[in-house]
Amino acid sequence: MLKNDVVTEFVEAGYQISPDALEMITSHKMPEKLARYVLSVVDESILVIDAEHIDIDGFEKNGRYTRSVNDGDFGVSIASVDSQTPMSRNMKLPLSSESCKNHVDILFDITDRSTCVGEYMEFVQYFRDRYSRLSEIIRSRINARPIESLRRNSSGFGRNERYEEVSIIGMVSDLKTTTNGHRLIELEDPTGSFSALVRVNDKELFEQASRLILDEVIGIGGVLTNDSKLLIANKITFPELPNSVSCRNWTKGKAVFISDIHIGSSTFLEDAWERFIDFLNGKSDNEKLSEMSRDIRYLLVAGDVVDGIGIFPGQENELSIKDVYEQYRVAGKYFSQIPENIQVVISPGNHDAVRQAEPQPKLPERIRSFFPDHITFVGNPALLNLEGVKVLMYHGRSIDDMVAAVPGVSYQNPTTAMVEMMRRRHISPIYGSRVSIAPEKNDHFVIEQVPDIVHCGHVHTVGAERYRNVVLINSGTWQAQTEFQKRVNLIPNPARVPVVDLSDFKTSILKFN
Ligand code: D5M
Ligand code: FE
Ligand code: ZN
Repeated sequence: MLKNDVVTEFVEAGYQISPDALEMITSHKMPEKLARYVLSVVDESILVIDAEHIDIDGFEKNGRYTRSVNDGDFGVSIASVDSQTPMSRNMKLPLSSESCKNHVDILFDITDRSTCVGEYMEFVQYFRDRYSRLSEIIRSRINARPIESLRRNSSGFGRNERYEEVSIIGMVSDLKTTTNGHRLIELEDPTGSFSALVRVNDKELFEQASRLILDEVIGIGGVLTNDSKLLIANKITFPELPNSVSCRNWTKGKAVFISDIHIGSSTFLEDAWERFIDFLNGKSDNEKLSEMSRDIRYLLVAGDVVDGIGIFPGQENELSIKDVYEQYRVAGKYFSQIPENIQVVISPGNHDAVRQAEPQPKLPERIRSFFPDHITFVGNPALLNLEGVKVLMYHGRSIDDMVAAVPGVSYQNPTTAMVEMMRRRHISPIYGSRVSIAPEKNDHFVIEQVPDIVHCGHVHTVGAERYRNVVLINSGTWQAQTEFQKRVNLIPNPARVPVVDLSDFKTSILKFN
């Protein structure tokens, strides 16, 4: 591969490359693959890729599975398949259990790293970290100035400068509608706060502004009023996912996504769940499904493994198993029926027996001991590397807040909430509502590295879609409608299982009821 080709590839992906880094890539025995690997893992806040950003070890370990999007089709075509419907596409050769080790690397997890005790200063530090991480992402796209510099009196601006575009990046600290129906957004950065006005007749911008939520970090561009007291907005910049990813990671086999099993609840759908366990064991009336099960390498569980106890008032009347340890013992028994060659990863949710404040650590030893040894337990959220494919798992409690705050986001289409998370590069942006956020030193909800797959649960409805090359999945539930859900008209979508082919990211949703 010629040096010029490498430079072009990096420039097209939006990066510059240093001479040392260029030398490292072109002198490698697999320059194309290494270049693609570097682009797939590099932090987007980096403008110039230097030798230190080239992780040869990581490449040797995972990079052989990196390929260009152009190498094949990886669109998410959602095929709904039930046990009577044969799979509509050609199946790949089954994987033999010896040929794959099914590695899981935990890239991030709060377990054993929590430092917070809930003091005021910790909240200040937590929000500073949120601002600094998200503003860095936006800063690579707009040329923003500190808010303090706008506050200087009008003599601070030259004659022509006054009507020039200015941009600021801040955390949304207040949202109001004026008497004339315009939207007033207050942004705060470490140097001060400033109000920006979005006019009601700026249709597109106004629509964007009406979807803003408190505590998210955005950039606003516009022109200052004569008295320099207000910014008349003409552009809003979100942290967003990159528009195009020139390469993505892949590996062989399939990953299966589930959540919200709620073992111990009287509405737990035991029959459907047992059919699912049979499917994992290759026992299915449908030949295509049993063939498919041979390809499964990973089973990811995004929380609410059991129903727990004392989670909401009156829960005891809806429990078939009233002891939380007994619930986990039964869960452990089910998980021991899953073939050992499927690597299972379990992260907790709000019904599980760990602290309620997020990020949550993994389930404690006493509970883990009910499960087979080969299962990997992680916290919530957790970022995983499945042989090159990055999966962000998050139970999804923030979806309740998103549904309440963002127009168009609904329980029936749970990935609409996940799209909003991606735009904000944050999985739990609203502070002080349903999600109780522990003020850790860093804001672990910021999506710094772009994952290949984001997996949520919690809302008990199923969805899968591709958003800017990231596959978004909500994995539904194994619990029928509860009394509470009846009252609020939440219609669950139980016993549906998204399955992603890790070689092309095609997603199918299987049906077990
Ligand atoms: O949550 C399942 C879904 O139901 C999720 O969208 C929250 C909602 N839910 C369930 N119970 C309650 C109560 N008591 N208050 C508010 N919202 C609720 P899960 O975590 O599985 O219970
Ligand atoms: Fe749940
Ligand atoms: Zn939940």
